[in-house]
Amino acid sequence: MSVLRLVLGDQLDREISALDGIDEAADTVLMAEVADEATYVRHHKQKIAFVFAAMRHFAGELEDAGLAVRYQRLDDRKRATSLKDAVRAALNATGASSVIVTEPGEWRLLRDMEGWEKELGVSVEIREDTRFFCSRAAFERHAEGRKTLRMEYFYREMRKRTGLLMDGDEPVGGSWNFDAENRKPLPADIAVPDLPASKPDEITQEVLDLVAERFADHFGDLDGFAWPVTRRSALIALDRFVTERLPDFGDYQDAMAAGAPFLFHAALSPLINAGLLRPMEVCERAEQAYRDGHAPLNAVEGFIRQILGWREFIRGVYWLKGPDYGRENALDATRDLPWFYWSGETDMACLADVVDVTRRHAYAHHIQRLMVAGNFALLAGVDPRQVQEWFLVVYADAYEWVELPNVHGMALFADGGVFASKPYAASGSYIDRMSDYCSGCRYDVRKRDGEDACPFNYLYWDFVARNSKHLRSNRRMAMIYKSLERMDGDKVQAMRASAKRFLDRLET
Ligand code: FAD
Ligand code: DLZ
Ligand code: SF4
Repeated sequence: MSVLRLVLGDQLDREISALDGIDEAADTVLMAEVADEATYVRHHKQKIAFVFAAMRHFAGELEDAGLAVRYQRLDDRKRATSLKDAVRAALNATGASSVIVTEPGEWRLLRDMEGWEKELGVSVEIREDTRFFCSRAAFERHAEGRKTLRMEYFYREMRKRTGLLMDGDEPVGGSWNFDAENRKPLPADIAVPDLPASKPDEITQEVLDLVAERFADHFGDLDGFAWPVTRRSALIALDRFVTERLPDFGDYQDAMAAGAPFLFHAALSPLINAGLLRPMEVCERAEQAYRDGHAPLNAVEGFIRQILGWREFIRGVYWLKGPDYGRENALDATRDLPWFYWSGETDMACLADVVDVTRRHAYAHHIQRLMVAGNFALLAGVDPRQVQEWFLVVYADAYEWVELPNVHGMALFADGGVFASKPYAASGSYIDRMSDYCSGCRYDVRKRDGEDACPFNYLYWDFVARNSKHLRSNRRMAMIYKSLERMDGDKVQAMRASAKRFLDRLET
């Protein structure tokens, strides 16, 4: 009896559980470019191009390894528009009597797949996604009985469980976390290495042409598309990162510079999320760089914490909180997403730059996402659903399992603090300290009210005052509410009036 093995666009790993135990003589691997997945949100053009190009290369590698692959291209003449219809057509064509798939990374698709058995009339086995360090069940066990979830405790458990950066039972260097060393602004004269660049091969160029034609009205540029789309080129990107940028990753992890989104970051998240790189091999390479004396501990620990800690923790929260997690709106935020999130047309130099690099690369680094794009939406009280959609659309690494908790919980505090102990709200002085944005901005970061004051300043205090009923009882906000109370009443009023004027203008 032959089996249809469905591999999704973000499951491009030869060891994906859907391929476990494959009968090479009888089974067929199905991969399908489908309109539904390309348009359920209007993904950035580079994200679609990255996924399709990586899918086509992966299908070729499976064929070279002797597997039978049925591949549907988006522009095939007779094509299915949904994954379910692609499976149906493949069942008819191959005579397979059952389907095996690895669980998808979104509730939306998991719910759909759970109905396939009935709708298609064959057995459908949905296997666990074993690419993660922590299974969904293990995370549930970790969360059981805890009132609050904190990444730091989870991370320590994961260090012990995997042995990464451990000397026996103790953390290497005697401390679990070296974050205090990782908040330096970028020196003006520092040289930042370029990312590896490769010319698109014929397969990728064909995809770029297809995306340019079919998704012309989606956000984002295709020029300069430079994402690795094969395992081989992903391994080269990993190697270049570890050799050239990891040593400075820690020091400048939170720094921002106009026009330079990558700095010393890995730019590996699309590759890891799509299956081209495995989290363990990435962490092991980083640890080896420390043990070889090539990269300092604050860099390597900081980097491993992002993958072993944050990435796993965020995924755990997504599945733990269920499909309605993103619907909460703890701070009653209802404003529409400002149009400049798409156009980049704003006088705020920091936001204009983040939108610009996002359009050009489908990438911005963590602090740009959190402390500029996310922070502004938080302070302005933008509807969480609209912010979630923006983040899911614009980044090449965005899948709901990782995007949603980062946006909803971390950036917007819209879940009321499931894992963040307080909102990541900040005024312009944080952005000024960590970037070179403010020197090129028409607003004055030192001013707190008035036409030329930095909007982040008055919006920050307006946010604090406006959300007093939600946040005043939060112990970690006590100092901030004390400062607000001590402030001159006229000053507070002037800031709130500036905030109102600015926000009213946003709406028009
Ligand atoms: P580096 O800074 O070099 O970090 C190394 C790796 O750590 C990343 O490749 C990634 O795999 C992992 N990582 C770091 N931080 C996180 C985190 N908070 N959650 C999960 N993994 C993390 N990441 C996504 O992969 N997809 C998203 O859709 C996404 N949306 C985000 C939205 C917001 C509002 C915020 C604040 C963060 C979001 N992140 C998301 C997390 C993080 O910003 C990106 O993983 C990171 O910027 C990717 O770039 P990099 O590979 O250069 O990462
Ligand atoms: C992101 C994406 C896109 C753009 N297109 C496809 C596709 O055509 N076929 C496919 O199998 N997967 C695609 N993906 C990835 C899926 O959207 C992803 O598997 C789900 O969102 C679950 O994580
Ligand atoms: Fe952003 Fe304010 Fe600085 Fe302008 S002054 S770049 S708006 S933080």
